[in-house]
Amino acid sequence: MAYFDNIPTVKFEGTGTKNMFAFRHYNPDEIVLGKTMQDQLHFALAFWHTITMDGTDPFGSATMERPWDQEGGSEMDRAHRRVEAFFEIAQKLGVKYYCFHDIDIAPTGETLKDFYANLDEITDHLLEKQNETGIKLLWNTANMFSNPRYMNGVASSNRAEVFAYGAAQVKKGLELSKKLGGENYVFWGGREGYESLLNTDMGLEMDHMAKFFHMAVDYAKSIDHLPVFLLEPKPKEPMKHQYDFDAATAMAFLEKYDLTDYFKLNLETNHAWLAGHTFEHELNTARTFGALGSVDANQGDYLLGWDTDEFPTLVIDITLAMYQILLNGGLNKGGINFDAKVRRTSFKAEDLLLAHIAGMDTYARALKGAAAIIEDKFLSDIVDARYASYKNTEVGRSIENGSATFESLAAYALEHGEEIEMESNHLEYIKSVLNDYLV
Ligand code: XUL
Ligand code: CO
Repeated sequence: MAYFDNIPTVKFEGTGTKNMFAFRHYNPDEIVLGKTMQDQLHFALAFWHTITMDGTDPFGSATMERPWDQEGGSEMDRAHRRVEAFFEIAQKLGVKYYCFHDIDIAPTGETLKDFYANLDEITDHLLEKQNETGIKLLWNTANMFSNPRYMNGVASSNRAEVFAYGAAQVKKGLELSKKLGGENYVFWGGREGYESLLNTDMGLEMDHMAKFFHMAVDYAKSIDHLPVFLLEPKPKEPMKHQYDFDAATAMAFLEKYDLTDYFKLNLETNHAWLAGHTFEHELNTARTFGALGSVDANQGDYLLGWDTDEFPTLVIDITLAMYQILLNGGLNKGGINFDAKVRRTSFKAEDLLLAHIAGMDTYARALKGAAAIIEDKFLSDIVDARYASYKNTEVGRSIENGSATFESLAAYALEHGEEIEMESNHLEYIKSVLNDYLV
C-alpha cells in the first residue's frame, strides 16, 4: 500500500527552489549550535490531525480526500491502512517521531474489552512500522473527552464510575507506551474543568485529579516503564474553565500535589494565546520552573478567539519560542509535535505534506534566527546590562547575597534614594534589531 508514490522524499533545496515538495530551510544534517537541525528540532507527526481529521466543521461535512479511508472493508482494515499511510507521510518528510490518542489509532468497538483487543492488534502493526522505519513514539495519550461519558471530565468527573473508566484507558495507554517505547505520556485536560461553580466542588475535583495522576505514576513504576508525564495546559475549550489553565496554573497544581518529580509541561502555541499569553511566555514560565517538557507546534489566528490549530508560519513568534527552547538547553526527551491541521480548503492528501513542510521550515528558520541571537549575545547582553545594578552596586549585591534587610535597605534609601537615575529601555530599538534575526 502506498499513497504518495507520485511524491519523492522531501529534500532540502533552499529558498530559491520552485519545487513545492522541498524544504526551503529545514536541512536535517546542517549543524546549528553544535547539533544537527534534526537533533535540535525532534519533529513529530500527530496521528489525529494527519490521518483521521476529515474537514468536518459546524457548518459543513467532510472535505478531505483520504484514499486510505475510501477502500472499504472493516473498521480494523481501515485502521491498518491508516497506519501505513501515516508512516508513509512521516518517511516522506523525514520525521522521526509520532504521537497519538488511543481512539485515533483503533476503533473503540462495543466494549472496553473490544477496544483493548483492537489496540493490541493495531499497536502490533505500529511496532512493526517503528522497527521497519526507525521512527519512535514521542508520546501517546488517552482521548477522554469525546465519549459522552466524559461530559463532566474524567478524574474531575462527579461520577466515580467515569473516573474508573478513565483509569482503565490510561492503564492500557501506559502498557502501550511500554510496548512501543514511548518517551513521554501526555495528559491534556480535555474536559477536566467546570461549566458552573454553582454545582462544582473545585477542591474535591482537583484532589481527584491528583489522585488519578499519582495512580498513573504508581502503575508506570509497577510495569517498569516510566515515561516523562506531560501536562498540557489550555484555559478553555471545550470546558468554560479548565483546571490546567496555563503553565503557571499547572505548575501550582503539580507543586501542591507533589507531582513535579514525574511531570513536566507540554506547551501548545494556540493554547498559550487562548490564555492571553504569548507562546514564549509559556515556554519561559515552564523553563523557569524546570518543567519545559515538549511542544505542540501550531498557531492560532490573530483575529479569531478559538483553537484553530493552524500550521505554524509566523516567524517572529516561533523565533522567540525557539530562543526559549535553546535557553532551556533543548527539549531533552521532548519534541516538536505538529498539533496542527490543514485548512478545510486544503483538502488534497498532498496538502498534508505541504503543510508539514511549511511548519518544519518555519521552525528551522526560527532555529537559525534564535541561534544567531544567542551567538551574538544580542538579547542576553541587553538583559545583563538591564539588571547590572544587582552586581555593580553594594546595595544590589546585598540583595543578591541575602544580607539585605528592610532596615539596611531603608537606611540606604534614606541616604541615597534621591540619587536614582533611571535609564530608557529603548524597546523600539531592540524590536527593530530583532527584525534582523528573522532570517
Ligand atoms: C487539544 C489538544 C490535544 C492534545 C492531546 O486542544 O491540543 O490534541 O494535544 O490530547
Ligand atoms: Co495539543
